[in-house]
Amino acid sequence: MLSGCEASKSTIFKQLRSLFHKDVFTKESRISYKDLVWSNILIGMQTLLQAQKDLLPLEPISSKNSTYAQLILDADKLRVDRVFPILAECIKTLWKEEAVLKKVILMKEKFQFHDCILSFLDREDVFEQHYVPTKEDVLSARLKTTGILWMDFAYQHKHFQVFDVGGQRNERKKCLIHFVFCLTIPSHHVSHRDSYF
Ligand SMILES: Nc1nc2c(ncn2[C@@H]2O[C@H](COP(=O)(O)OP(=O)(O)OP(=O)(O)O)[C@@H](O)[C@H]2O)c(=O)[nH]1
Ligand SMILES: [Mg+2]
Repeated sequence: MLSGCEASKSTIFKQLRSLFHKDVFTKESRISYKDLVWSNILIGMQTLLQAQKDLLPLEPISSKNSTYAQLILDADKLRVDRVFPILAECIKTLWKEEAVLKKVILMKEKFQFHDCILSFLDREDVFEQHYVPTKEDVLSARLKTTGILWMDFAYQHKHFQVFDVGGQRNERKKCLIHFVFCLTIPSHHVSHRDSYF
């Protein structure tokens, strides 16, 4: 599967895997997505708070909640398993009480924001320490693909191989190398003037 980033390649890949491989949505496997869901929520709230400062500076977060907002902005997203349980109540409070964040959402085409975060923010269970992601949570959680993933499956006596690659510009180089290699096998002895790389 080839496309630009966020075109849902990995979402389709996960759906295909769930159809042909039974290991995708076991409880153990779903638990491994908890930090990703938490990371989506934390980064999403940091993005909204920064966008509020940049786009609607005249409508600041209320002074009652401004300390919460600063704690979230300063949080280390690389240690989400530790910081998220501490910040869960702050995130919930801001989302419930700060109407300006809903206004920021209406301007989301001006910054990078994943729709799946909205459905996570409206939930209670995702904020709990022992939250277990559902099948839908696993499918909608967003993780930029790096490298190349592949799977095999058989359907109607035919064998298929599906490759999932990253769509970001720097990721495309990794898979293009493979495609050019495959395409040039029949004519490997022919020298070309055109150079792709
Ligand atoms: N609303 C909505 N969102 C979707 C749908 N399908 C996928 N998404 C969301 O769109 C995003 C797609 O992300 P990915 O599947 O990771 O996209 P990708 O093409 O693999 O991106 P890269 O790995 O960066 O190349 C995810 O956040 C999904 O939750 C859909 O049918 N409806
Ligand atoms: Mg992907």
